[in-house]
Amino acid sequence: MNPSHIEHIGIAVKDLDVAISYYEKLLGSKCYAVEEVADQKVKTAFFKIGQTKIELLASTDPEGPVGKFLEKKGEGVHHIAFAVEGLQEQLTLLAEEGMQLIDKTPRKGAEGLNIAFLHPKSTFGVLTELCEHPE
Ligand code: CMX
Repeated sequence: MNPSHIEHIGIAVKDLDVAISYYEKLLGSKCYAVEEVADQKVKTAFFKIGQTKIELLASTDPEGPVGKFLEKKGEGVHHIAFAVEGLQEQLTLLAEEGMQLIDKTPRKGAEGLNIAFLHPKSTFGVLTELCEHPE
């Protein structure tokens, strides 16, 4: 797959404002974007560390993926996202190798990226996201 870098690490939090305040102190930089991703039932907040981002994820619906995660596991690392090229081709190859895909085709995620998730049951328990910058 040869990803170029870790695009972001997603962290599930209960209270976005409290978590933003903590990360602003920890990283010594301001949160540069807050965005609601309605179809994922989350509100996100972003920080940059070099090429990699921290994506804080607060749930907007207890039945959404982050709402369910917080209920089951509590706050913590929710997913890791790798930057790749040729996302659709990568997904086709992974499916051929027997990987369980959550998204068989890319969809739009936060910041306009094309994204797709691999199921944690196929990835040693780590929900894995592949991201591609649109052309
Ligand atoms: N990391 C690791 N394991 C996870 C997980 C996560 N983030 N979320 C759920 N699981 C595990 C659960 O613990 C559970 O394991 P057990 O069967 O051993 O108990 C199993 O997956 C099923 O969990 P569930 O609560 O019943 O949830 P669903 O099966 O309905 O959904 C998943 C799980 C991963 C398919 C769903 O969360 C999903 O589609 N995620 C991708 C989309 C997403 O996470 N969006 C939010 C971020 C959006 C963004 O970054 O913009």
